[in-house]
Amino acid sequence: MKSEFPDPFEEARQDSGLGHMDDQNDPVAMILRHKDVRKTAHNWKTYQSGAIPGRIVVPSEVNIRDIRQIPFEVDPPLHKDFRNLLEEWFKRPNKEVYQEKLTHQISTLIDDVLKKDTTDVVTDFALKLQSRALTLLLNTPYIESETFISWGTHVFRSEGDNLDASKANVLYDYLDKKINEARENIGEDLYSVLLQAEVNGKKLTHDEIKGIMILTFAGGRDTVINAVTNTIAYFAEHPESLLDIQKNPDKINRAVEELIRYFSPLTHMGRVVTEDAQICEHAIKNDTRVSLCWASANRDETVFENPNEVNFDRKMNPHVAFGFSHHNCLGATHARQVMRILLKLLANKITSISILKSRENIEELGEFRRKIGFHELIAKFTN
Ligand code: EMZ
Repeated sequence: MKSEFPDPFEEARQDSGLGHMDDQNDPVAMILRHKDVRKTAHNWKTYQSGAIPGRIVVPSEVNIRDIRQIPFEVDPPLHKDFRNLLEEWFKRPNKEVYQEKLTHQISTLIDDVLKKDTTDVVTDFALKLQSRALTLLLNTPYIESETFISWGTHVFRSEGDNLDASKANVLYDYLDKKINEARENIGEDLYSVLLQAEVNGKKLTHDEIKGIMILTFAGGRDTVINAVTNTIAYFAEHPESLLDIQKNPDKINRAVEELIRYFSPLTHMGRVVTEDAQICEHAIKNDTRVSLCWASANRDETVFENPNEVNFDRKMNPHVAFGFSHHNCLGATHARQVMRILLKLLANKITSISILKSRENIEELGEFRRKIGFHELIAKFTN
């Protein structure tokens, strides 16, 4: 099945609780069990996010950027000050007007693909959906989405190139320009809000604003695109689930959480170790890297019954697909609304989706290979 996402971590999770991968000569010990992932996420003193910029990302981005992404590469207590500043803005997707606009965008997009013989779900659906929705999150003109679409699915990577510095520079130049434009002409977009804000009594620097914006662009890009594409593949092969949602719309929120658990669009996130430590009885050395493997934790059989099954009726779903503890995903409110509205509209507008061709996107993680999404998913939508 195309919509099946196997769990490559099962054996290692049960045996040792740790996995190992090299990454540009800066190896990563992957923490695989739900309990250990949550415990480590809490412990910011020993497992630091505020290391040199790019080092907590796997693959490491130290060679392609020196700007700190905020708040995710900042530790407490400063982390909290930035979160307090951003929280309200990133909760706007809960507002009714926001949801109406998002509904209009996604509805139009579905109508468009219904008119076509075939659609590449990645570039003609998910990428457009994410790019257009991003204009709502930034409160920036819709026309900007044309530019975002032209950048492709990942900001720092391209197919066959895991670290694409020239691509990153396109985003940096764009952001410099937008921040400077907003400085000249304060408006109601996120750039303007950040230009006027203060943290601990001080205005933000240009690079701090840029760091927040880079994260806003990069963090929710391939993740949302994969979640949307994988959802389409899932409903193509499970039309009965789409019917189930149409008949029982009250299931939508649970269905969204379950799909996000199952797909886990962000495999893992790293931390840098600040003192010799121990995880699962294994020694972890100072100044090495570990990663919190959300994808493995989300299939932990000691927490989830039948973890490899998608079950919209799952009652307890303490998944960590949006991370855990103080660094939990700032964009989650937006991502959840995107997914809820997508499910609702698909259930109302689509009767079947057939997959004509697909090319899987596989992540190489040392001893593991993990399917994360698709490079290409050609489908036909029917109403
Ligand atoms: C970083 C990361 C954030 C990183 C929540 O994840 O997403 C990755 O896609 C980016 O490459 O720079 O923003």
